[in-house]
Amino acid sequence: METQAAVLWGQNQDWQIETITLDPPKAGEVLVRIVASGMCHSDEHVRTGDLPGLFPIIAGHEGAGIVEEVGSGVEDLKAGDHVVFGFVAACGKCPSCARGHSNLCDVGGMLLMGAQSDGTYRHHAADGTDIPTMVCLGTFAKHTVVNQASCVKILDHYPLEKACLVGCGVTTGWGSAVYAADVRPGDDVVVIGVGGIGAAAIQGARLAGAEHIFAIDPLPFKREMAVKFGATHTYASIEEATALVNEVTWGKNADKVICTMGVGDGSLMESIMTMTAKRGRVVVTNIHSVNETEVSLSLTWLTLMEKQIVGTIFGSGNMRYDIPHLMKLYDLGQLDLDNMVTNNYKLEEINQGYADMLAGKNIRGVLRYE
Ligand code: CXF
Ligand code: ZN
Ligand code: ZN
Repeated sequence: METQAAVLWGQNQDWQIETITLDPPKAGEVLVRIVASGMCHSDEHVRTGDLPGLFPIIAGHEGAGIVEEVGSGVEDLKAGDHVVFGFVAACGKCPSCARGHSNLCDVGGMLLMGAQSDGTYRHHAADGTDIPTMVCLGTFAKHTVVNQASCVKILDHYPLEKACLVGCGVTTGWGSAVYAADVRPGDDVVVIGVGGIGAAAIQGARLAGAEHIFAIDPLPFKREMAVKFGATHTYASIEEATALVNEVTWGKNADKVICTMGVGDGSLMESIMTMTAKRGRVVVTNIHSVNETEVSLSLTWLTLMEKQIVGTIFGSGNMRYDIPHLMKLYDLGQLDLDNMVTNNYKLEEINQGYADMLAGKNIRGVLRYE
């Protein structure tokens, strides 16, 4: 079949809207009509090369849609099912899945490279060129073929244009607070960067019972939104926050610091550790450039004050539990997805959507395909 996609043909190029051909789903695969896709910063990282990848590529990894056809051997999904994609596919059987860490699934790790599990591709340009899809999803297209291990069925009444956000940003941010940081009732939490992931981290910290939630972002709009999501204090910079976090916490500093900037910066790590309490934990959720290998950090104080630094992917969540769970929290009015979508765009407007994201105008922009 034919469909439309935004294709990236090279580093730092614009997204090109093209008609592509899509093969039918093979064994274990599913054809999905995508209804909406969030515009995450990681897709921009692919464009700039901060995340390594081959070109051409169809990016987009935060999507929701409706199953149109299933390949042989697919038993848990059928045409008409509403699904959200998890950006790390979860097989349920590998050592990581078996231990409950499906965000580190071996099959998902292989599919991160963009080819299907048999090493071939379903997406092709007009001239026949194979086009890999980001994390084997490719949600910047009106249809895609994905592995069944990437799909989580959700209830039909959930709005897909909001549900798409739990495929990456919301689960990543919420889980960064609830799982990776392990925010406990009464904790003091700093969230650095209020994009889609930071907004969800603030909400996770709030739902986990944090006392103070300090949001740091240079943009006034982001700081205003942070308060809607549950921040109790906002600051424009780490420098401004450092003394004030210390004062508000009576000299203890923050129990948990969650890094959710557009692009991480290793030279900031020592200042981030300064805001962190004894036995406190810094969670590195944001992507740093793959070429950045130096970090400013005194390991003496890490030892003497028993501080921790942990990384997290997908908020250390389990997509088959957390995606339906977070949609339930949305349904119950406890998780605010509505305010996380600042603007909606058509597929043809994707370059504008990313320009708006880089200009700091969006918590999340969402592409809607109908
Ligand atoms: C990224 C992590 C690297 C693969 C794509 C998704 N995480 C969040 O956007
Ligand atoms: Zn993402
Ligand atoms: Zn697995």
